Amino acid sequence: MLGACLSMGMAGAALGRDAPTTVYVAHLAPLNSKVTGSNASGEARFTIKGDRLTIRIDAKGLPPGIMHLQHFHGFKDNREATCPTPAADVNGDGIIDLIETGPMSGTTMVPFHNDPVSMQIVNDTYPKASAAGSYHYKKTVSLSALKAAFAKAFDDPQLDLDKRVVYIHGIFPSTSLPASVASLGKIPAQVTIPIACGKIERVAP
Ligand SMILES: [Cu+2]
Repeated sequence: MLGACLSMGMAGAALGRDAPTTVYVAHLAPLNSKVTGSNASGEARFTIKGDRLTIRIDAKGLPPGIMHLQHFHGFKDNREATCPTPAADVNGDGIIDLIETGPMSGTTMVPFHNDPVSMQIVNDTYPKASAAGSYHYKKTVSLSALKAAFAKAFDDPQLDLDKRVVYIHGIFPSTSLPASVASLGKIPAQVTIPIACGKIERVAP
């Protein structure tokens, strides 16, 4: 009897039923609103219970009807990432492009699309904003699987969520940008331009 109770308890723990819940939140504030013509904002929430990590990102004020890349960015050496200040615009073109976010926010790390554990940054399953310019993204992944994928990609077994920042990217492909706006590889700058950012903070427990 005792053995049965113990093993049921262990099964419960494995399912995360008895595990404590840890919550991290990032409040997303607009970036480059002069270019987007709107104030993108929202909230990213990370809830960890046992091996389950649930990622929720609610965003509004986005360029409507298009897909928006979203990730957490950070430093491989675990320095604390921050959202860019106006000083990040080192070429003074009035726009903070993806490359200019690097010194303050680090590099693109984990994608929030249909399969974050894939760690695949180029992907067409990121959320698409509604006609009203909003979306609600929700995905639950195995924390251990994500940590393993992260460790493989960055030589670092720790996600260190509270040292990362969440970015939402993307404006209409037809929006003209000065040639000084840099992007990654051959990806158009309209796809990678940051439009909202928030620092992840642990809120509970
Ligand atoms: Cu990003």
